[in-house]
Amino acid sequence: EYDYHPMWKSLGMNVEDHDMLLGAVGQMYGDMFLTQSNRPKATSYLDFVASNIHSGRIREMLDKKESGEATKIVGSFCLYVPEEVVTAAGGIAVSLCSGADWATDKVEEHLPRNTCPLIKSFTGFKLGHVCPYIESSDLVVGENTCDGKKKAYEYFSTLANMYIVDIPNVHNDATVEVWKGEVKKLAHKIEEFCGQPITAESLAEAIRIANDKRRALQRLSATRAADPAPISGLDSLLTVQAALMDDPVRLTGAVNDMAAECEARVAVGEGVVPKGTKRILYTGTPMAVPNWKFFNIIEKAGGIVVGEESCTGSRYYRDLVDESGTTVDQMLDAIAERYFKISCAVFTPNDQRMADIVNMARDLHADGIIDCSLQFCTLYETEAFTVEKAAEEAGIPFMHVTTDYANEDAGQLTTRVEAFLETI
Ligand code: BJ8
Repeated sequence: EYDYHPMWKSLGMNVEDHDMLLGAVGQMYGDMFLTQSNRPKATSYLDFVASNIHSGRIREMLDKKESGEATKIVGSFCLYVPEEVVTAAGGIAVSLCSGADWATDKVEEHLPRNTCPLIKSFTGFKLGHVCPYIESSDLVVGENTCDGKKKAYEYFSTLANMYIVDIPNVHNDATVEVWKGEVKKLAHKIEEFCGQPITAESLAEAIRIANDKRRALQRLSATRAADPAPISGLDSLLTVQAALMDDPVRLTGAVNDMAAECEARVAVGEGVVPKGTKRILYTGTPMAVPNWKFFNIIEKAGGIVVGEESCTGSRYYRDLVDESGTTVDQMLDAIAERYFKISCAVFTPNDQRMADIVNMARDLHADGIIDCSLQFCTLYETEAFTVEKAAEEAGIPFMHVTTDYANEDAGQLTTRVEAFLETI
């Protein structure tokens, strides 16, 4: 077995603490994922990702940079940062996971205690030097979305090389133009930083790579409309989490394999759970790796998650970038238009999200909707009332929960989910 400690050390990481983190995540993976019964065989790819993501994948990215095959590694925290722009400049786009508590005491010396766990997590990973993605990112692209993130970036940018994109908070004909300008500014910044121009050829190729990934994820998610569902919510969530970090071409192949196996399962009525298992549509805040807690609770309580209206779900793959553009300018416009459809709760009003939730619940034959906010996330906490109203009007049972990354509320959440499953 290859020893990755020298690589982690060379990235400036705290290898002892990192060993502890990996140990804890490995244990959690075993308890949550490997205890599931009748997983599709092709989910072995997810086991590979889980064991490779902090080691082999990092080595691979660094090797690509060393050999000149890749220019730079560019990290981001939000689905609004277009990966196509990074890929087109020869860079590797990675999402910076923020799904576990780390170095919270140190974080609270710089950020308010009542900050959402996702923001505390990425700050803690940085302060504790335990995330190889943050440490290997040459540039981190942040965005002005929620107040928590945008203000935390002021501090984070003293620790990492950052560039911030400005995202309007309303969707209309004027703001889409502003957003197109922001995407073009980002593209200039990236090509300058990567030292490689974005050409019509490289951008068309980057759009195709990302669209292929989205098509594969769409294909997999469509199989989950079947009863019994052919794949668990946990494995589906991890698939999207992997899509935010792994090599896009390898991932696309693996997701197509999973989709093919799930299609075959659906054809013969085979599932991961018995037919008639209560089906849940998840909606709410994103679940960054390794935040699998709530999906694990729902599924261990006897439900099955059949869809995710969230950034670690349908918002990542539902819309494709239009591929008909021929100039860089046209393609950047098409990218901006596609990303502007993401219904983040930072937008007001956010009617599209309500329509998406109800449509997804119907298309996927969900028996109930569970809306989940991370603690101290004002956006999603407040929007939960609007989601409840939309669910009520559509006649779909609804439950809202607020949680964090700690395990203290696991028992209480289980009780609530069990009670909800009984009533639907
Ligand atoms: S497009 S959802 S990825 S901003 S949970 S940090 S909102 S206080 S993550 Fe997001 Fe982009 Fe929107 Fe998607 Fe703030 Fe809330 Fe914390 Fe959050």
